[in-house]
Amino acid sequence: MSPSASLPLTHKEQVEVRQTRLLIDGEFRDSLSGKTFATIDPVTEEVIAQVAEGDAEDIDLAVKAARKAFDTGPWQQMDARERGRRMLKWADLIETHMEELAKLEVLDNGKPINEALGYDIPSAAATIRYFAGWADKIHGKTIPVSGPFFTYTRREPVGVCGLIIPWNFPLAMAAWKLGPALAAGCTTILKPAEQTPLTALRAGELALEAGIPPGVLNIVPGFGPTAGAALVQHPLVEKIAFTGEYKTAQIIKQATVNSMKRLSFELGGKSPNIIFNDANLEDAITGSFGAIFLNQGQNCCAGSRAFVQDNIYNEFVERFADKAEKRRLGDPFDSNTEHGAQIDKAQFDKIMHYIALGKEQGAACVTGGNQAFDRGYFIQPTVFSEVNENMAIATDEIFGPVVSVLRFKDINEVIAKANNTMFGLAAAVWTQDIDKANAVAEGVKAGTVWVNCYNIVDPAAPFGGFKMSGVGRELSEQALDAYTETKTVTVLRK
Ligand code: TXE
Repeated sequence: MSPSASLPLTHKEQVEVRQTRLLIDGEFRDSLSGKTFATIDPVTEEVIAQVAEGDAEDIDLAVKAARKAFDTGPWQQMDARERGRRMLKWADLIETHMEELAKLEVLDNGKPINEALGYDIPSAAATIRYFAGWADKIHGKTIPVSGPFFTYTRREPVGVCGLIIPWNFPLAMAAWKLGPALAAGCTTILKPAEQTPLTALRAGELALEAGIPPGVLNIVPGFGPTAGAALVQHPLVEKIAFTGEYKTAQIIKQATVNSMKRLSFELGGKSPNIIFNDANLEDAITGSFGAIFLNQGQNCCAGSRAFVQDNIYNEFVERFADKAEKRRLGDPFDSNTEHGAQIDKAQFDKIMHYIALGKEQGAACVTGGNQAFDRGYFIQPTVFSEVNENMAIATDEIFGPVVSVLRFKDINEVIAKANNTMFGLAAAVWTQDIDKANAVAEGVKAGTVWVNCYNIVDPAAPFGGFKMSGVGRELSEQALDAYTETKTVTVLRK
């Protein structure tokens, strides 16, 4: 495959784009300014559709609708079990429209159809369904305080929530935030990433069909510095949940410094993936491969630093590179395709910049390193060996199909190296020695550690970062903490 290879587009699918307008107070409408922006197909670099561009004034409308729905609407006050039932219906509708939503995701994002059908859409439905189950189980406690008092706690919804999400798993990321927010009784304004607004809008239409009342889920596509910033700064918003770059999270923290808005962040990573000599090498290679190349490397927990023990280093690199060369790149609508396009030109350029830096700084580019086709944002799966810890490709989140393979001698050294990063989202260890696995799991500073597996994420298991990888946890019972306030009620007993 050379950069001049022409992109085979054999399966160009027709996908109906039903919704391109803002969803505010239960209605799809144009932006107040009438402005639109183009959403681009990363495979063909052509415009898919013009989408209404939300701005500060649209955010204001959406926030006011969410405020009204929270203060006077039926959602928070509704029987919690009924709230859960409507969320279940929404999850069912997402599943019924699996094919349509998967195709929309592929069109807007460039990921392979098998991934959209195998992960993105089913996991969005599973997440909504999981949190639907929590709607009537968000309990307080009774507390034995001193004196003639009866004290209990109530878990109340935090209020109006601004949810800002990225483009790598567009519908799944929306579900991670909407699931706990809606189950808790909050009302929401979702700002999808400007690169991928389409599935959220279609799922929003399905939410209305499922009986989620007007104003409870508002969706305002638009750009970060305009729509995103307006949402963050709006005084009627009580909470911001954000997934994206840590630098954007810092901007959000700065912008809210004079308020007491609740903030939760799921940010990037530079996750260590540690392979010991005693690992089952075939399994470790297959697992480490998915760890970095799933979703073209655009994965917050991508195993972008593979630490391989001395004795197996050369064999690992050789077999890994060989596998990378065999990976099937191409039209993401073709079900044989394993690897699609990067999201946009900016990300494409960022990744190519890091590949150039890796070469300049002396790492060996064993395979890949180039654009794959004559058009589209395709990058060859790229493997660097002889990487040293201080090179940019070993320290920075590249968010692309680029793995740095580093060498280590013993467990203490590799734990120290694994922790030599500002991030702490995920880590993995491949070994047949349970003591070694447990020692790494304890020693590594990361929110998730996988042993002999990778990328196993479940709605019931907490997910989030240590250090610069975030604040708070998504998924699981713990996610509800981010969308509830605890109220203590004390009653004098006579
Ligand atoms: O992220 P941004 P970008 C990392 C990854 C990637 C880099 C840049 O390294 O290469 O971030 O990607 C909205 N106020 N991750 O530029 O800008 C924006 O509109 C409020 C890791 O796409 O953080 C979008 O909806 N909102 C990550 C969302 O923030 C603002 C996934 C994310 O965009 C804003 C994505 C502002 N001032 C990127 N500026 C992960 N953790 O998975 C932007 N936004």
